[in-house]
Amino acid sequence: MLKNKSLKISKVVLLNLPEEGQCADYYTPDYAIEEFSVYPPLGLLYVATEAKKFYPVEVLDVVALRYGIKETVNHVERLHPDVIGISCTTFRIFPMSEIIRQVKMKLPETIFVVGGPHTSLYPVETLNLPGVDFVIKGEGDRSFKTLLDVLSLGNSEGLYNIPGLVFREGERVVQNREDVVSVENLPFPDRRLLNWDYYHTAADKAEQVVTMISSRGCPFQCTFCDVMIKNYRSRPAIDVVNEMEHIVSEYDNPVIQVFDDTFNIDRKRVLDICEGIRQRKLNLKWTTRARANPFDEEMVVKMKEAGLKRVHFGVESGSETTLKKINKSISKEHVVNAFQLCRKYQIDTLAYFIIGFEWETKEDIQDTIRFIKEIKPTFIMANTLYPAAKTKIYEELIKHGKIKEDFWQKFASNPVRNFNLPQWQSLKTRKYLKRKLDEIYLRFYLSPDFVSNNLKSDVSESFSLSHFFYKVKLAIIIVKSYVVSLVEEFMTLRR
Ligand code: B12
Repeated sequence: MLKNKSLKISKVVLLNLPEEGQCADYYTPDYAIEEFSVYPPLGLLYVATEAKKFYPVEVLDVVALRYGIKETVNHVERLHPDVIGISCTTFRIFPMSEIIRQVKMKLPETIFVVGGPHTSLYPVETLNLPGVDFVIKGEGDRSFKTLLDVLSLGNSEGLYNIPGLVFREGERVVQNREDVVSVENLPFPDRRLLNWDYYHTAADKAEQVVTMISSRGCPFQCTFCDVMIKNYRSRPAIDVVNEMEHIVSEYDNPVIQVFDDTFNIDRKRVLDICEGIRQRKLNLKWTTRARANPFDEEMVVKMKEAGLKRVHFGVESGSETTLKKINKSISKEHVVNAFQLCRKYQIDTLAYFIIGFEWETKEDIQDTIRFIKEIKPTFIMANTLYPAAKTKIYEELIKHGKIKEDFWQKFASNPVRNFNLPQWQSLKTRKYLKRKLDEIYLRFYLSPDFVSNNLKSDVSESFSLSHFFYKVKLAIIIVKSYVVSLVEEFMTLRR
């Protein structure tokens, strides 16, 4: 590829891909994903932060700019970069392949480097997509910058020493071992590379949403999860508090969303972070994703004092059978305890649920509906199971013949627009699950509890008529969706 020709790099663009043409996600009701949030591409920011110290780097987040494929191609052509780095999830390989194809036609010299979660799953398939020059799988903080060094020096030997790099050498594909970045002294992501006005969530409407991570990887082995970075590394508490202090000094009234896969694995670190926030009197609000164990009264008291506003828990199911089978290693007791503590100390909760696992009976799904009632989360997000690529659940469905072919591998080699995951359940089951999902949202978001709590919070905070009507509209959509799925299921049963 390199042929020892040095490359003058006068512009590097790092691209967060548009949603246009991404995989259809049938497993979450439309009303649950509608404009709920726009989050920044933190991973891309880490890659940019390192490279920017040595090269002219621009981060282009076209999700925030609400671009489609065409606008993205035009904008990239105007920028005319020498190198483009793309952050790719499996969901967005179609818009990616389309953008590369179109830009390569106009800018044949531009070098395309693809990174992001998808590349750890399908590195070779990604490299073989038309126009892709290099792939960097795994954490690319250092490797992307090193690749720019090797390209500007033109020494192809250097390619063999770049962790995670996947490249062609004649006919063969060379795959270097993924990098494991130490998080001991990770530079803070340079957030000035993004316009933060774009980023918001419906749950934190009055605040400036700023995201951060305090650890990388998740050591747990939940069978449905496609987080591939399993070696857990946590940043020192003082370093995390330093970054929080930095964010508070940079943004007005921020709510910091900690996007760790699991924030509270190390109990002592959580207490140290809270103590650091308390000692520095950082007036901040933050939210995090956590596991229901370890989660005890002392932790909750400290986190509340330190400004914790909301915790997102992956509860997944109210069926003990399912919790065991998905290897969640969390018991219902842990969950009940965690939600009780959050209620006791007025910490909002968001609980994620999945229904429709291969073994699940109607009783298992009823267990989940009952469990939601029992733990009383502030918000819920529920979807039917979607067999993510390279997960244990996906491989089991293939082994059991429920899924006839490795459709993700096929899609990874030949991305198609709005790829619809082949259905692996019977029509009857799908209609039943759709109706149960609508029922879960209806029972929760139209429950007297939720409506009265919500009206109360609306009145206590800045009541906005538009937000009120937005909620009424959402309520009507949920009811309509439930009635439609009820009729559809009935019609299916009559066939
Ligand atoms: C925050 C988050 C979101 C946010 C923000 C997404 C974003 N653009 O950053 C929101 C809510 C928008 C989101 C949406 C979705 N997400 Co999400 N998300 C996450 C989460 C929890 C953290 C991401 C993060 O910040 N990680 C920390 C940073 C440091 O790591 P990173 O992003 O992986 O980046 C590193 C490497 O990947 C690499 N890298 C990344 N980009 C690039 C680019 C180049 C050029 C290079 C060289 C390297 C490189 O280097 C980075 C630094 O080390 C991950 C779980 C996880 N553990 O990563 C899931 C995850 C990325 N999401 C996932 C999914 C499936 C989705 C959705 C499709 C869900 C949906 N149905 O809508 C959408 C699609 C979004 C998209 N961009 O395509 C999957 C992706 C799996 C896959 N096979 O691709 C993950 C892994 C897990 C999961 N199931 O939730 N998500």
